Amino acid sequence: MRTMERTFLMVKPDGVQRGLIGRIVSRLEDKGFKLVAGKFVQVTEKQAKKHYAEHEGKDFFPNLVSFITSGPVFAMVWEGDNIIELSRIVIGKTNVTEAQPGTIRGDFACHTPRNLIHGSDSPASAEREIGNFFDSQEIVDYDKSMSRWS
Ligand code: RTP
Ligand code: MG
Repeated sequence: MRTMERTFLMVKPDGVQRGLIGRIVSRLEDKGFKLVAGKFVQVTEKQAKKHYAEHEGKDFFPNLVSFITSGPVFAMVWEGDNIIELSRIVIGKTNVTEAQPGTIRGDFACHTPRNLIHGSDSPASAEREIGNFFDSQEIVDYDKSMSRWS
């Protein structure tokens, strides 16, 4: 069944520092997803707390906020069928000891909190996260060949 969705994906500060933006974006393009918005952002503390609101109160929350604000990120909106679930498969498990080879984290990450990329975990999270980083006019609607999955 086709469920066209949008998700918020973000190369975290460690991915930017390690020069992995291009390779991470390539993997998402290779999968067949459609990029509809992207920008380089220095995340503010307020924006970080909103982004990770579901983790507020957990012991790792302060570290998470300081990590995500420690340097620029590459924030993106991607579109595709069932992309929220599928992109998390491409990203791989949170814990680097569980992330399988062939996934972004499995191939490039070796330290759990610094796991290179964020992906929304539900349609509600995606909507909130996209709104936290992008104005609607920054998201570009355009035709892209559907031949890879038609
Ligand atoms: P993300 O939200 O960044 O895409 O990662 P995720 O869904 O795979 O993992 P989530 O449970 O949402 O956790 C968010 C991020 O918090 C850091 N974390 N640290 N116990 C810990 O120290 C711990 N647990 C999670 C990771 O950077 C994780 O990606
Ligand atoms: Mg998460």
